[in-house]
Amino acid sequence: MKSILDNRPALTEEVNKVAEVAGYLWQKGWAERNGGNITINITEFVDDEIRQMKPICDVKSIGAVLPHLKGCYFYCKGTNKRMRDLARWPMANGSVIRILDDCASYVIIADQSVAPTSELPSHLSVHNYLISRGSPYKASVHTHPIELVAMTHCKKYLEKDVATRVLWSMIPETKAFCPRGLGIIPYELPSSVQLAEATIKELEDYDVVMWEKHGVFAVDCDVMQAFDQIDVLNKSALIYIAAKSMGFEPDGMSDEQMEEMKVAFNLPK
Ligand code: 2HA
Ligand code: ZN
Repeated sequence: MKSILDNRPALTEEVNKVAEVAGYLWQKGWAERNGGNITINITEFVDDEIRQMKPICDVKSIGAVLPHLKGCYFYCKGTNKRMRDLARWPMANGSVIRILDDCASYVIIADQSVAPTSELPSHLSVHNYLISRGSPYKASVHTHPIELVAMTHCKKYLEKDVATRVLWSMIPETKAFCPRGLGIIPYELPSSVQLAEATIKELEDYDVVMWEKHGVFAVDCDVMQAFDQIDVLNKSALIYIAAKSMGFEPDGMSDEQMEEMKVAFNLPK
């Protein structure tokens, strides 16, 4: 079967990265059933032939007007599709969409008519925001990391930067590789406009934000880097839990050690 990926090695590499990350999400137990979604802005890989490709579905409304997405293309995980299936067959469990000139609707152009993720309004609103800020970030990942979600069932960790400080202090790498920390968004209905708006606001200060009692939403230059930020945060949560289950409250790195990291790695916070 013909694929948009045929003879397009750079685009293929990006989609293969999504498939690799989807496999990790499943293996980590973060992607039960159809849980989670990934979208990547692939506009830089689009050539004239792609621009001329005919839609393979009717025009669909995004549910928002997103002026910075004019002429953009995205690879999106399909709604109700499983990460574990996407890991093996990315073009049967996701699709490429074109944003139309009204900036309020889209069509699917390849490979199959797989309807994009239920979180499309929040993902596309985030991409619109990233472009408006001139950000190099092209990937957004939503997933359900067990230990990080568990922490949001405790009010203390919903206060600004309380979870960030605990997680950063478990192992020096966490602050180095997730330098903006973990933002917190109080519970909102999945897929809602309120959730999308709160996510964008929080992304002004963080690359990874937590949706209370639901999951994380991360952005970065590519899907692998977005995954890495979530992975280092969850690793810290696991160290915290390991110490607690050994019967003690972990000391955490000292304020001096944290400050030393900030200076040594030239970190923003
Ligand atoms: O797409 O995780 O929040 C499945 C989800 C929605
Ligand atoms: Zn979810």
